[in-house]
Amino acid sequence: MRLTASTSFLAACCALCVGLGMPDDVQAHGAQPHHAGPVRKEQKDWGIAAERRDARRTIRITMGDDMRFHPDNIEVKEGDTVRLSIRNTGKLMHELVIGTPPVLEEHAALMVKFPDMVHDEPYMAHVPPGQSGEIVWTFNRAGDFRFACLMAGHYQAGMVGDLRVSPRVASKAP
Ligand SMILES: [Cu+2]
Repeated sequence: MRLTASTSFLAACCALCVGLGMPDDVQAHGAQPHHAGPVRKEQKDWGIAAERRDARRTIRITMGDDMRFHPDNIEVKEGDTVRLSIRNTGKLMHELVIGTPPVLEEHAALMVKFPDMVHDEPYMAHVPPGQSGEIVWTFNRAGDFRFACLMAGHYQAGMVGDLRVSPRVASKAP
């Protein structure tokens, strides 16, 4: 079904990666050219990119060199458009990436293997030390998701948080 798990995932991940790195590096990833275009609004299992003006709620999260997010547990409602305002209080680069547990796990393993791999997607924020970043996202699918830092080794050190999208319950007539 797959050539190998790693090449298959590399190809999949490559689709996530923006060609900010060296062109040679991009070439080495695979045969297909990259397109570092405007924000793609692609439906993911964990939602879809949104415009800042549509955010109804802001959730502030800090992350630091203790390899933890604060808070590390957030809950939103299905259909909510949320602005995640993410501050890096540490001295190292950190990032917040939203996904399903298997996708994050696989991507984190890949980042250990290829620490210089550049990736960028609307459900990620790469935040340099002392700075802030944001993600504006519509959580249009209910479920239990996660957010994680995929800098090499950080996920493995426990830099992971839980994200629950609670289902919109159909209101019953009184
Ligand atoms: Cu980190």
